[in-house]
Amino acid sequence: MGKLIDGRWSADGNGSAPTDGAFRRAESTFRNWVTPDGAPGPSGQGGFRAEAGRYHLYVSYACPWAHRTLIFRALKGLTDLIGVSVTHPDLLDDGWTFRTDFPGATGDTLHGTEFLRDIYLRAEPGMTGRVSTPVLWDGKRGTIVSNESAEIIRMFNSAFDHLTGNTDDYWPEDLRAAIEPVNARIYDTVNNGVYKAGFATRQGPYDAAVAALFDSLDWLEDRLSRQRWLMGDRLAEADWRLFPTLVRFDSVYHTHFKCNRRRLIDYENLWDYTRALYQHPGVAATVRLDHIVRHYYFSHESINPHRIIPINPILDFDSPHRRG
Ligand SMILES: N[C@@H](CCC(=O)N[C@@H](CS)C(=O)NCC(=O)O)C(=O)O
Repeated sequence: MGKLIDGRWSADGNGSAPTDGAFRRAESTFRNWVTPDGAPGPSGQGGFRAEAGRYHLYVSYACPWAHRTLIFRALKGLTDLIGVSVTHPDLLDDGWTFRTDFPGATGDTLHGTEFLRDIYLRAEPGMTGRVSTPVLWDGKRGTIVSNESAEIIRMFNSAFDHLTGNTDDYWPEDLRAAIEPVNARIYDTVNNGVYKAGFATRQGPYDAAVAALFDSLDWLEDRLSRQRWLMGDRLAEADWRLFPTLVRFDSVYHTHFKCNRRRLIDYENLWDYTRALYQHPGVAATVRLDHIVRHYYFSHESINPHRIIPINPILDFDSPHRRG
């Protein structure tokens, strides 16, 4: 991994723990919003009107944050309106690359650039910051709209509805206040919690991260023993934000990130729920375990220095579930 400093690539800026041994995720840099009429969103500038063919998504299939955006693109019928370029799963000294020598790595289908950092530099030539996926690119203005997945999924949830006719709403007004604390706990202890465990370089931060993670998994298991989805009867944003972590859990986080008190398949309800989400129309195609496994085990030299890719469990995400 590395980062951009004043527009130049620095290969040694790594993303893991500083001296206190605790992992901290950097803030996203581009925070504009696509809106139906181009009015400014909750942050950033206006001028990004929803239009078919105007926007392009840069993702890694391995990245759980990018995964959310691919899921919303599929759920909301945006696949014909918003193109996608998929990086190579390896994240090494050059950061994310557009190498195509891995099945499903498409290269940069829009600009033909070599590295994801080239996309950031097109948007801001003198940029300082991390080069992360996902990136939502505006082909009309030639800039990045957003590299914050939590905001990209909210744009996809509603900004294009008048073009697609798809009004499925995963962030409905009446659930917003209830979704927020669920999202916050899941983000801190589960989505990012597995990274805090995996990238800890001291025992204390690791212990704290896994304790909070498994407390939250118990809390979720209990919740899902009483209701179909996290927010009750309606599938909501909170479910789709949890799913990318669950679907990676037994193949990656359990072993590579040392989150091994229990496996996902040991939780009756969470495992059932994960399969139900996986089998939701359009979702299975967003899950690429080949990219996921290769990315984590091959990229993180500090945790897996010999880059041995493990055999991994056989998981049947297609087996029947009991969630309606
Ligand atoms: N806040 C961002 C985080 C994205 C993120 O951390 N992506 C990782 C891959 S899973 C990445 O690209 N890391 C490379 C880096 O930070 O240099 C989001 O949710 O969109």
